Amino acid sequence: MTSSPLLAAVDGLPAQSVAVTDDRGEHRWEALRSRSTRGASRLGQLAPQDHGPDGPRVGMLVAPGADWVAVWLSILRAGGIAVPLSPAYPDREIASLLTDADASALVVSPGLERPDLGIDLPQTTTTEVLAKRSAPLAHPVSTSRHSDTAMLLYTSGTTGRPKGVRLTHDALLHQAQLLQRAWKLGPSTVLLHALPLHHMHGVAIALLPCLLAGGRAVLHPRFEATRVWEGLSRANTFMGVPTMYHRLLGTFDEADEATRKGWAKGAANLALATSGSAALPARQAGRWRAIAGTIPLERYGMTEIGVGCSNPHAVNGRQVGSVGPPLPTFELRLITDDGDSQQGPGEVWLRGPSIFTAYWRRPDATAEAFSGDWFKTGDTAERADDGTLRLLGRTSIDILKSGGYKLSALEIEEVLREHDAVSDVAVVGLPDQIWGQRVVAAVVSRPGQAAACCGELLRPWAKERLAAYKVPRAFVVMDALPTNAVGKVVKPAVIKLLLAQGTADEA
Ligand code: MCA
Ligand code: AMP
Repeated sequence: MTSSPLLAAVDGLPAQSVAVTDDRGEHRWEALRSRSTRGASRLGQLAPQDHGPDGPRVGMLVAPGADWVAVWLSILRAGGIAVPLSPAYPDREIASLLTDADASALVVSPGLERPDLGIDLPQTTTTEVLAKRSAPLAHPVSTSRHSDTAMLLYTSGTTGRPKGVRLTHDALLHQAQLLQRAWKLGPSTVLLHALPLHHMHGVAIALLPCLLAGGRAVLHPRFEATRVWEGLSRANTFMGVPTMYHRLLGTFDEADEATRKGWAKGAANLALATSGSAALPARQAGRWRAIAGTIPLERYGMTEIGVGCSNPHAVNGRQVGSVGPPLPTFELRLITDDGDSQQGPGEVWLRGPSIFTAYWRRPDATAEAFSGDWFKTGDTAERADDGTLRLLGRTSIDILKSGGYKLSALEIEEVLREHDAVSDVAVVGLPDQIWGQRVVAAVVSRPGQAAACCGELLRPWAKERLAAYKVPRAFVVMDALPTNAVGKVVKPAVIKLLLAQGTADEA
């Protein structure tokens, strides 16, 4: 066993420097490290290492803040694999992800306990994990092999069930160092962080690169536009999804002139504001420039790869509507039906050291996702003469993006089909200015059950089974879904029908 370079990098950060500011105050590395060492000891007892080649999986239902960082490090120090989960998930979704991960324990923040998960799993609170006194170490800490998986992040795909993306210590460290260089993150970085911590963007694109650069993360418990505006003047870096920029701009417009002036000053003083996870509309980029003096730096990422392409840090090199060239260490191909293409449009294939190793216990999905060591992203793009990329969409109509969250139409359909009144359903994404895509379900009811398929009844039902952000915002009852000669639903035709009739039942 060799020690983890990721943990070694954490352990090399100056003890006295503040790593995290949250609603409880400032937290220095010295304190975070010792809390994580105690936490590792506690987890060692809870989830002993008898799990074969993989470390024990430990679910995290932990509110954003210093606790989150300390628990995450505790799991890694104990040789485990962190499985961050969203507090927005209903019990059923949490239980199913923990079952898929074959987790040994779940760490929860006080107040986020889930007593009725219906699975046999020890739950411990963050306060217990980070307890002042604990029994001697069950096994030595900092022994994770550096090629080991450090984290599973669940992502929706073209398969019904979300897949766990295995991210190694090496890949996470490499990604962090790559972004530090590309985006000039360093000890003076103060990142205002309001992204969810169960996805790549919040964890490994924003938080880890900032912390590992020796910077400080100001962790907000959730995204609130006014609070972000207020906080920008005390930060110098912000990372968001386009829906967040949309909300920020809307809140800005509603503020009085003096407030706007103060907020604009904070935005103009930022060293870096990035946008990603979905396409940033040109109008939003332009509006942000009018306030902050520069367009946000747009970049292209994916849970499986981290950030693969990025506009340059230098303001005058950034282009609206482009995600820039591939970052160093990434190789990129555009694949058309005829093979490689210089300009595309074609499917983006990527190769490089920060790419994931495999989907968790899904050898078929892993084999399908790769061609040799090239990862097939499922995104279509074209390349300009200067080597920069323009994304054109997904190759699969069943992958949706709403507010930066990737959603699987198939997963949502599978759940809705469980409802007694639903005979058939097609879930699609309609273009939407705020969310990028708005998720809409076209439902065919069982005979005489049309009334039970309205949004008022189906939405709360679906919310008990799916994260709220996966629940369609509108339900439209149809007599039949358009199908092709072999009886397969033709989703572009569903979208056309929905757009033609407008979508009633808006949530
Ligand atoms: C919230 N709702 C949503 C979404 N978010 N519905 C569809 N899509 C969403 N993204 C629902 C809520 O459940 C609620 O439903 C209703 O909308 C209003 O909620 P509200 O409180 O207004 O929204 P919010 O909670 O403030 O959320 C908006 C948000 C959030 C802050 C923009 O969506 C968000 O944090 N998005 C970031 C996602 C992200 O990090 N993606 C990165 C994936 P109801 O009214 O029924 O209760 S990683 C990735 O993409 C790669 C690596 C990359 O390149 O970054
Ligand atoms: P996820 O699987 O949640 O990590 O989402 C990754 C997907 O987000 C990518 O495959 C793209 O489709 C999309 N994405 C990320 N960044 C951008 C961007 N700047 N513009 C358009 N789409 C993006």
